[in-house]
Amino acid sequence: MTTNPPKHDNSTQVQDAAHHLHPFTDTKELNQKGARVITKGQGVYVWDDQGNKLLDGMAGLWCMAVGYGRDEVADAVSAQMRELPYYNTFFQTTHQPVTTLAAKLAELSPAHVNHTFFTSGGSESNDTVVRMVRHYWSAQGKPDKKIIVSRKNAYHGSTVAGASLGGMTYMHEQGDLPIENIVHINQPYWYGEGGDLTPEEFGLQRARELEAMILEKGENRIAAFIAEPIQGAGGVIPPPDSYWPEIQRICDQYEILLVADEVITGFGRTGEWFASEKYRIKPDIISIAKALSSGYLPIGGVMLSDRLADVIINGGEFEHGYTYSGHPATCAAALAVLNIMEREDLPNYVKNDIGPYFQERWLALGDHPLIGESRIVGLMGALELTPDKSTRAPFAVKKGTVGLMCREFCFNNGLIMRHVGDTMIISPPLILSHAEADELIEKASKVLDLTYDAAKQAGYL
Ligand code: PXG
Repeated sequence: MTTNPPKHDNSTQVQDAAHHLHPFTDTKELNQKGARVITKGQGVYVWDDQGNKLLDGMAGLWCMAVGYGRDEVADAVSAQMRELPYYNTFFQTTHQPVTTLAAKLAELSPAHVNHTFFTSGGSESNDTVVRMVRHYWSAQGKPDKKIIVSRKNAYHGSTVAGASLGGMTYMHEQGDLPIENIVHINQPYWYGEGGDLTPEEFGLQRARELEAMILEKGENRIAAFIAEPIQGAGGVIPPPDSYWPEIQRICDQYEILLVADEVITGFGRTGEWFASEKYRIKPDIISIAKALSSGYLPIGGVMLSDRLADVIINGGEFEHGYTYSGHPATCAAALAVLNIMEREDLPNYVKNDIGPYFQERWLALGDHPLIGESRIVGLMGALELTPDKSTRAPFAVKKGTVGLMCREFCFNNGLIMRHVGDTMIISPPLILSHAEADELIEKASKVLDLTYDAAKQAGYL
């Protein structure tokens, strides 16, 4: 693969190497082997240009909840594009798809959440969050409340504010981040950092880091705490049960806004419409994207609690907005997707049918000699790879080496499963059938065997 192919050569891989820059990718390394070309999708499967059929255990990038190939979404978008392909929602204008979607979201979200500000994705949503919470406190006469507390190893997007909120240090290193007034506390990652504490003790300890941070910086300076109810990109990390109630207590006690980033966990992924309901928290803001349109078109949003909306609505002009805020075609896609989710009762299907069915089998993978912990909530799961089950020890080789081996075996055996370091994660489409769940487990099991043998041969076990 050359990095400078002749201009007339238009094979997808060659064009890709010549002209396309991928997100989060070592371009030189990728160009040497060529990108995998995905050509179509149907249900829970995608195909590549070599004819390989892959069970998409990641639902695209956590988004393809209703499955590929839904004609009714394409039809709804097509009809909307013919009627009104674009109009903005600035300058005191609106249109029917955006109002219908906003009303639908008010219906589906927790009772105290009734307004949505639309964006084109999760990063824009979280950028909006930063401006919105600071504006909220200014409008309340507390302009010093600016600091947003987030967590190490959180993922909140790639824009300057999103990456600053995020706790990925390798992202901070590129671009002088975080921006001012964003601080990070430790994550509630019991498997990796819990030591000898029970999960419950550890969850409380980590939640109380928020209180310690508030006391250190001063309650009068802290605007909000933001977190994913279950960390996604960080490695599918559901917190211990003690965590969220304690966080809620602290936010209430110190008058700190609670922001739930539900970009991954929203719309049925955990068996509820929103994970905030599952964990019984009452967020002031919920960031959404991904499954909202199942990735058919890019759309995200920031949903506001009534107490927040009241201040924003009465606080004069909020100087913020995107050309594509409430784009009619993306709203039409989201409405069609939500219609499918409601009609097929997908959150309930995850909670009471495919969820328990799949979870039982996923947890059983924890018996494999390579697995230190198997965990899952709804349809988002993780497998921790380890050379020593009893101590949860990491491998004596660069972190991610064995995880990457495992991911390659997945791709070569018809399964898309992602690795985060040496943690394998899945988030399959919510429409997964029992037979497809069996297939996923069978493939994952085979891949673990292959990884075990290869890791042993390489001397990592
Ligand atoms: N918040 C959360 C919780 C996310 O997971 C974003 C915000 C940003 O959304 P946009 O739409 O701007 O990408 C995300 C995105 C991965 C991976 O490798 C995860 C995401 C994006 C890209 C890669 O797991 N999550």
